[in-house]
Amino acid sequence: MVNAEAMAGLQRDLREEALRLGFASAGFARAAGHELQARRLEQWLGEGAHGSMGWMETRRAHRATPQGLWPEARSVIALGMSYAPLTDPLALHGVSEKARISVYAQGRDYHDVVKRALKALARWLIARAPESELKVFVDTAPVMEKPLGEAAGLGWQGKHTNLVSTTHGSWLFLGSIYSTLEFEPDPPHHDRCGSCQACQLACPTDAFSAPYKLDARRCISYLTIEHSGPVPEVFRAALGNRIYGCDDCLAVCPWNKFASTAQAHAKFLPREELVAPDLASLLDLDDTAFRMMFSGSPIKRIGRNRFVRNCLYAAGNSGSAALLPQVGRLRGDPDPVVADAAAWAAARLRACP
Ligand code: B12
Ligand code: SF4
Ligand code: SF4
Repeated sequence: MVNAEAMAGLQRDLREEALRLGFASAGFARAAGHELQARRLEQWLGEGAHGSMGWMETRRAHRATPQGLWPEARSVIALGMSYAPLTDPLALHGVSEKARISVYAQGRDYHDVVKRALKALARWLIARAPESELKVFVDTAPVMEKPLGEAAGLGWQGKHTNLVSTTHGSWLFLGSIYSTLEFEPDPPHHDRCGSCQACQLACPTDAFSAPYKLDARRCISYLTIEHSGPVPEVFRAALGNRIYGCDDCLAVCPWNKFASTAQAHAKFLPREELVAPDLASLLDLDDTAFRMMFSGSPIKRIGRNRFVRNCLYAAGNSGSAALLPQVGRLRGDPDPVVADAAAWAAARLRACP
């Protein structure tokens, strides 16, 4: 049994240790409750807004609330790691010979970096409270990290649906630890969006069905990363030169002006060759070259075919006839989705004045 004073000391030390390990913020919430987020998840799934992300549906009861996943959990430790960019994420807008890779994917894979720090924090906690148990999560587990981050006071879920912080803007990766210890919860963060609509107006595909509600099926992040098969034609022009993810709704958030790049984790510094790559150089990647280029990057996960598919849509949008020979060659690609994207791009480039 840990007394109240010892618990308060442990909680204070844990926050300090989290910062020492590279997290930019840490907060505590109760594991019980969270029914509102559970109802909203059900509604979202019911509307089919998750598209082909079938993994959002499986284990939905586990995802909905912390105790749905682990009834013994008493507290959630929510953690945020900053990836605040050094340069304007929208700088390549309309620079058609360049490909845009979203900020989060220009450095090391956050799954690895956040998980490593979470595990180190978990080891620290077990050493201090060996009678307790815990589970560590980042992204891949059925956990709703954004509403938990809000409940633990890290920030609030903005109208773009991501967690916004008054000190780190929209640039936090989230992770969490469920613990059997009863920590004192932090006050939940309240909404600071006010009358702002910047993110809603910035979305190139009109993916917000309402403020705070995203239809993933229309989101460029979903279309370029999660969606296999051909991207519906209606969205291809709107992809512009975005070949992996999208930052537009995040980048326009006025709270980003408080995000200090000094707090960003060094592992998320961009790899130089991923900041503004030439589209032409990416179209020729075969499987081996793709794997080599994206080793340690989250981009590796989508594989060469989906990546080249995305590059072909960008080529089709580039208006650059110089890309036609490369695009033409890919019409014979053994992957039918790549071949389809090449045919679309070639037709679009030929139609250019
Ligand atoms: C599925 C998923 C996606 C999907 C769907 C996104 C979505 N908004 O759900 C897609 C592929 C589109 C996606 C895209 C991106 N993602 Co993503 N994604 C996830 C994942 C795995 C689950 C999110 C989830 O539970 N969605 C289900 C819906 C129902 O939940 P929700 O968005 O929280 O919905 C809430 C609101 O709709 C709200 N709500 C509904 N009605 C109303 C009404 C009112 C008045 C209010 C206040 C609220 C409200 O309640 C719901 C429940 O809380 C999380 C990791 C995780 N395990 O949490 C990462 C995660 C959310 N993604 C992340 C990132 C970085 C991105 C991208 C920025 C990547 C990129 N640059 O391309 C984009 C951003 C797009 C966007 N605007 O959301 C980060 C966000 C970090 C943060 N600070 O919030 C996460 C947390 C990963 C991580 N571990 O850091 N993602
Ligand atoms: S990530 Fe891009 S496409 Fe998705 S909601 Fe935000 S602005 Fe729209
Ligand atoms: S851009 Fe405006 S509305 Fe959108 S999340 Fe930021 S503050 Fe909220």
